[in-house]
Amino acid sequence: MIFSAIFTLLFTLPLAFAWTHHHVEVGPNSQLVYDPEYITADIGDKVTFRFHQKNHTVTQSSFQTPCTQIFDGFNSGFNPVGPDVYDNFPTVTLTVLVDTPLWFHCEQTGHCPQGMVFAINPPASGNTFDKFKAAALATAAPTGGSHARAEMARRFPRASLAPKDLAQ
Ligand SMILES: [Cu+2]
Repeated sequence: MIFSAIFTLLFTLPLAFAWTHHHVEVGPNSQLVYDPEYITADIGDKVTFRFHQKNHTVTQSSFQTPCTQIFDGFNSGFNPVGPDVYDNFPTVTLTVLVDTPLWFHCEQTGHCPQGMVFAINPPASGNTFDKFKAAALATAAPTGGSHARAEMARRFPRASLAPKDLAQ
């Protein structure tokens, strides 16, 4: 019994510490992208997001609605970085707790519809990252952003006053 317990401990302990630390750049070179756009991760892995200039988020969404925050999901919040800042970028770290696909987007106005989306463990077939990104791009208003923003302001007058509008 004791031997068995020790045996189990010895052979599972190394695995428990074998997690990977992933690094994702958020909006590098003023581009509306996460770099890389998706990663493959195991339970226990950590993912550190590093926020570049502008004002981005990493906000959990779903495959079906790429640009809509899900209830109780991960959200880094907004991380404003001035245009003259070139180092010491803010970071937010997430620990992977599931092995199912996780989908994310940037909440900043207009960023997700321009394809600013990210995924952890997207399937290689079926609900792929490419389909997820295409769905995000498809949320863009066909008549242009100014119409979409006017419509947002009409429907959500308080949201249009949000500080996130300051640094896009
Ligand atoms: Cu963004």
